[in-house]
Amino acid sequence: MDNNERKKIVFSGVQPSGSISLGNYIGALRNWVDMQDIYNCLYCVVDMHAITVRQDPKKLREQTLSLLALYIACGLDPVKNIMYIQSHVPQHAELSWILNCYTMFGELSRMTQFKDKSAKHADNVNAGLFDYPVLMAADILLYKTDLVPIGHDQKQHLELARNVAERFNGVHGNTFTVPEPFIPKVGGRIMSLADPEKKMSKSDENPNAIVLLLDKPEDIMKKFKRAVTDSEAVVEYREGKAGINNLMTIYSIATGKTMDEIANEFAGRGYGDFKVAVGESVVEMLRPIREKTEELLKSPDYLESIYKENALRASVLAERTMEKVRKKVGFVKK
Ligand code: ATP
Ligand code: LTN
Repeated sequence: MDNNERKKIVFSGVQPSGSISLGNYIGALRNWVDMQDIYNCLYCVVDMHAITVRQDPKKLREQTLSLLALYIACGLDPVKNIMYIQSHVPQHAELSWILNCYTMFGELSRMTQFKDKSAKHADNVNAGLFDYPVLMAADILLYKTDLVPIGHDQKQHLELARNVAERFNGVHGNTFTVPEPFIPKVGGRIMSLADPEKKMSKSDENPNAIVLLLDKPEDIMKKFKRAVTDSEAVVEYREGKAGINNLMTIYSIATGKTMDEIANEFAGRGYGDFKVAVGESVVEMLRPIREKTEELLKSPDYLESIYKENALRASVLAERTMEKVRKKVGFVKK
């Protein structure tokens, strides 16, 4: 890279709304690790997003720290990257309010995640749930982000962030960088093991639907053995075989094998063998992550030093954008 060319900025986050799933890892986190050597990256634990659905405060605190530990255990370097907790940098909330005034009610009403979540939590359709994508736009735009590594389900939210950035720039002149999504070609949408027509979601009530990164090896094996497939007994990647396609995708990512290699390996063998092989490959892929997370959670002081230092680093960058934004909208300088 030309020395004068600025390194691209990457921003992403996961909600500490439960334990992290294999879908989150394959769709998002795994790609963050590859990006840390090439770009300037910020990886956030988005606790403010998590409270759009009712959380137990004690559990939320534990899940937040556990997610930060997991980021590190997945191979993210807390010195190279800025890894912090969203609520520690109040500029996220401040920018979110301003961007609310540049986001249309109609736009937010079209968000499919809002429709899904409001159906699922009909007793708590709060304004935060509706406004969720604006806070996500604020996260991204605060840091002049170029690239946002996410799973397929977040594509619509990223599109909204781009529209809001363009609208604000149109009114006030160039202020925000318009971000691009980065969605992996393979693994951008890992499906539920219990219902392969549905995405694997960490808040699924059926524990057999989800593999969690911190699951014990025997539980992972059990879940793969029970995975819903079809009645053909042919390991082949093609339309109409959602369950097998999903298992092949997972196996391909865990082993580096192509779909053709996998089909050859299991030609003439039943699904039983295949499911065991997928389970074992996932156990091996996740083993070091689980062990490292457990070790890190025994060092709360270390984790505290990471999130405190990194919140400071993030605040400096966020404040630079906020000074510009406050001026553009016409707020009087303090
Ligand atoms: P929840 O069930 O609480 O809504 P979630 O499992 O959908 O959670 P998020 O915290 O919303 O997870 O997402 C974290 C990241 O993981 C996002 O980039 C999202 O796109 C990605 N992701 C989530 N589910 C999958 C999946 N099944 N396949 C691939 N990527 C996924
Ligand atoms: N909405 C995202 C989490 C998230 C995010 C972000 C992702 C919040 N802010 C900024 C990328 C960039 C989700 O995965 N549900």
